[in-house]
Amino acid sequence: MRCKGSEPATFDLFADDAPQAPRTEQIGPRSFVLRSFALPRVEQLLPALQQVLNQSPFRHMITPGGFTMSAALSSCGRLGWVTDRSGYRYTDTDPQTGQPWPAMPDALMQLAQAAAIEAGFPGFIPDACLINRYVPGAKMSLHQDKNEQRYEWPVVSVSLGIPAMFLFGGDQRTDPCQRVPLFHGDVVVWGGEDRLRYHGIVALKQAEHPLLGEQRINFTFRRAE
Ligand code: MD6
Ligand code: FE
Repeated sequence: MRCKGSEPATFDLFADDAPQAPRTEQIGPRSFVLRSFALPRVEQLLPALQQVLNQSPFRHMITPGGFTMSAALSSCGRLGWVTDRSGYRYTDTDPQTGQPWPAMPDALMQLAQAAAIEAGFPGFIPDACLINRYVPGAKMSLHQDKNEQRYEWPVVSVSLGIPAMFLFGGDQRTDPCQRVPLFHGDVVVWGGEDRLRYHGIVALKQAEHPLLGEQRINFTFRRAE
């Protein structure tokens, strides 16, 4: 992966001065990190997550190139994102269960809509929520989110659990990346001219979160159709 090795030596992901108060950081013309935005809703989000996973558990999917993804995936909403040897796409059934993907719980839908409004994208109604689970060492290579039919809606991405370093690049894979640490409760929203920017997650460092243990959960909401 590009963009490695520039983490400021003075920044400590494990320091207890990690951001806590809600505030907005702009990382692109139409891209924002809403710090701690999800914190007041965590008590509703965790049971909603469990309810989804009871129906469609986490699994490690295979990329079209034949690699097993280090992040485990599930989905909820009318459409779920999948990858296998035949490519990346959205499906209306979970290939592992043969059943429709679990409905998107209200707590997740309401959080996604509120975050989109906060970032200047009113009217966002996601039909897909991809759920990623990372343990220390898991990562997400640089990619664009481009399996959706239209790009006029933003992507809303919620982080829970242990910290991660988010890489936020440009429209070309080789463009330089910003390194954005993401903490429990942070929400990233991007759209408009930023919608197709490359991004990824650096391999997670060992850490333990008081509620979630040694894992990071990411919800990524999109309008796929
Ligand atoms: C993650 N997120 O945060 C992976 N994509 O674990 C993504 O790939 C992503 O955070 C589009 C928009 C926001 C994201
Ligand atoms: Fe993505």
